[in-house]
Amino acid sequence: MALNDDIMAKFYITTPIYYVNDKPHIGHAYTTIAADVLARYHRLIGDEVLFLTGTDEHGSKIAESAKKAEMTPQEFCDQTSAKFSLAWDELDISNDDFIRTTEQRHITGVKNILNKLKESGAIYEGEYKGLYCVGCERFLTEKELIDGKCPIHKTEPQQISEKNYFFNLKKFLPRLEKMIDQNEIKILPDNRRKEVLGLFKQGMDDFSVSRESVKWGIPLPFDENQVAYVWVDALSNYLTALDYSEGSEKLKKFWPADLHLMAKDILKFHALYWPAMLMALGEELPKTIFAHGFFMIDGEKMSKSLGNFIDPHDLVAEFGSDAVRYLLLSQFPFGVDGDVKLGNFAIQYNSDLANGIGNLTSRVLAMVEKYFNGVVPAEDGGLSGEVGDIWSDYQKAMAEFRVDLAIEAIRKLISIADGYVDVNKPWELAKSDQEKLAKVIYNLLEVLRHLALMLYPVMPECSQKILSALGKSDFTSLTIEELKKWGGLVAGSSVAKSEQLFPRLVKAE
Ligand code: ME8
Repeated sequence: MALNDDIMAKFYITTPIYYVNDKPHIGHAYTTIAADVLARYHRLIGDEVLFLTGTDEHGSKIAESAKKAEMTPQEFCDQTSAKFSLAWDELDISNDDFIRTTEQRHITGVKNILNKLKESGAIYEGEYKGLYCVGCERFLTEKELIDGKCPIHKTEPQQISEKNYFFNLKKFLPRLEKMIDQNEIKILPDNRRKEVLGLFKQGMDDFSVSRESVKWGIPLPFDENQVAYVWVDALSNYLTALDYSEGSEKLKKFWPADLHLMAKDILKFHALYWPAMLMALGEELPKTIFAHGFFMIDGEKMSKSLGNFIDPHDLVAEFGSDAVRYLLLSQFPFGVDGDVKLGNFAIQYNSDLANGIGNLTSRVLAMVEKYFNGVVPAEDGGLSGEVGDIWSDYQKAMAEFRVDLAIEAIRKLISIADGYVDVNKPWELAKSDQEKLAKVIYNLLEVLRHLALMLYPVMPECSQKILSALGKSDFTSLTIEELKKWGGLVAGSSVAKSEQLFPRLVKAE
């Protein structure tokens, strides 16, 4: 968090890099939108933010998908990776960088990492025999199989025996367990932390860092017949995006990552393999790893075969980017599993956005226009206490990465403002008490300013529209303390009429 104007804090946030074997769906969008909300929030409070996302492009799964599409792996990756960038543009994702594992900067970085791991003695040569599932891109144990098949992909794993290089995970486990236990590396939410600590109790094997049988990957710098195991390749992106090398300025400035965000499916790789690799490299460990829940669509797992594969593009076309961001994040608490009921989206859009934010904004701006010719009429502190409390809830939520609770705080602010209108009845004051009317309108306008600032991370477009109606669209030169202070609007300044922020959807009625 920014400490004062001179000392700027940094905030390095990452999403997983997504597999390019298929186009993006709303599961990917969910993580990326949440990361964007946190990145934008940290920019709002004055931090220097590096927000990284990207695509994971190596491995046999992707080579197979390319073959099916009758393309070279590289052509296939280029095509699908572009679909991810496009989806993020459509959703107003403000990532500072987009890394692809087929880029030269990544390949160079991974080779550096592998060389360093080898030199440190963390990598040794061995033989691997096992049952490999191409869908999972990992070896499965006999115990995991159901009727001899992978429980996720329902296919028989291949029996593979090959020369491999291994990472000496066991050596790092005691130190890592202690660090997780003592929250030196925070794993959130707490139940996930407990799950990870449970894994130490079960015991873990070393993992292989290379594959002989896979061809589509980064060759090991010390053995060209092997390619880097996809997870070693993929996890390294968090460092290669910082131009991982001795003299890298970016590395010095942004490492360690402040937050690796993902769903629970890949927590083990991030909470165990990755920190152990970093220890071997002599690098600091990420400060926080947050694994949110997995969601189902209308009670079913999302999959193409069930016909419920939701493309974020279709949702944006129907509701607009701001609304999709809001609707996806407000379905259930951030961190637990949940069900997304698409049928409720239009209803919630109308109640929270058209009637809630949209209606409040247009009502207040219409009253300034009607009663005061579009000029801020007075200055008053009538709602400053309430707004201060909401800021506290909102900032606490953001500090704990609870984007859902930040949205909850915003909702509360809207209901305070709606209640204030109902109690004070400006249309009656207009006939009886001009002085009080001016104060009431001022307080409502000032609430709109605070509301728009809080909305900026979640719904950047609507936030900008409200701020520009208030003549406050350029807020980047102000500190969060200045922005939060009650009284940012000055009596006598002009306010514009607002365009309709969220037109009502008729089909929901
Ligand atoms: O695992 N609910 O990529 P991936 C919530 N390349 N989040 C979901 C979701 C759902 N139903 N489905 C997907 C990989 N996600 C690796 C990562 S990182 C170094 C390498 C999101 O394309 C969620 O963030 O399978 C999950 O962790 C991620 O997509 C998995 O993406």
